[in-house]
Amino acid sequence: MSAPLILLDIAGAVATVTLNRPDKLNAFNEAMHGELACALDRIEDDGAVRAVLLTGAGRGFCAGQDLGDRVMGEGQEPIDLGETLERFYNPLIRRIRRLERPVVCAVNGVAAGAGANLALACDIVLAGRSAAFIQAFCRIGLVPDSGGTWFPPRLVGRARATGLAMLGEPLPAERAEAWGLIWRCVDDAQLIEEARALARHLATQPTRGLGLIKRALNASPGNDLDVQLDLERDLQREAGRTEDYREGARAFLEKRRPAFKGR
Ligand code: LHQ
Repeated sequence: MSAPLILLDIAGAVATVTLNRPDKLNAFNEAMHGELACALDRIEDDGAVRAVLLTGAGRGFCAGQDLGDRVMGEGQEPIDLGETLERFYNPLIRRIRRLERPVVCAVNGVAAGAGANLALACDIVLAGRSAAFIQAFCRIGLVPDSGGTWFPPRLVGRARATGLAMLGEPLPAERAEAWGLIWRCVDDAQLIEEARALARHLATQPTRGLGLIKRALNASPGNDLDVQLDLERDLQREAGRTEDYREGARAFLEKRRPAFKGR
């Protein structure tokens, strides 16, 4: 039997998903997409999971699409790459953004093409100092996908996003942090432990509230202030009805640590 292309480990309230095709820097083929979709199904169905950690096996995080799977031979009809996005990448990015649980990404090495944008779709991105982000698409005549023209301009501004997209140069993790593309760059040796600690911490926090924060931030780029204020009102109404809000406010008044249940 061949090795699984995705490893899923659920320990307590944290689900760790590891891309596991290290000999190809965890580049995606169809089987790997299928396994990742199954892992996300399990996470979505498991109410006890309150945080997700995504990382890669080996020396890379993810080199994007396996190009060996998507190249046309001489004289053949072009492969419909739009269909590949429609079937695999767009649903994946949408699922991560809609998952109402925090997703931490530990970028353990190079993140290229759709692999870079998969990382940027996550909520809190940590990267090892030796990691780099590459919008590699322009090097092969393609357009950044999987959110590659949506996340970077919003995170680092149009000038830098254009440079990344048109030059395809590696952006080292330290500069990615300095530019605001990611949350933090940490020493390689500390990366996985720091990411785990962060995921474990988030898993003890008010899960419903964090999910609503994610919903508000997702909606923000498309809304003007008036619409966003209305949305905040509606989400606050919902957050205010959770057990965790009651616990958080009581614990504050009683000067003790809150014990959130994620409800
Ligand atoms: C790979 C790949 C790879 C196959 C490394 N494929 N084997 C969506 C929808 C539809 C179609 C098109 O695309 C998309 C989205 C995309 O993601 S397009 C962008 C695809 N990705 C790239 O263009 C990146 C290609 N990879 C690279 O430029 C380099 O490998 C990077 C800069 C990521 C790492 O360089 P190195 O550290 O020097 O490693 P390497 O190049 O030696 O790679 C190690 C192995 O992994 C090697 O295999 P081998 O059998 O020779 O040891 C590579 O061929 C393989 N590999 N990326 N995308």
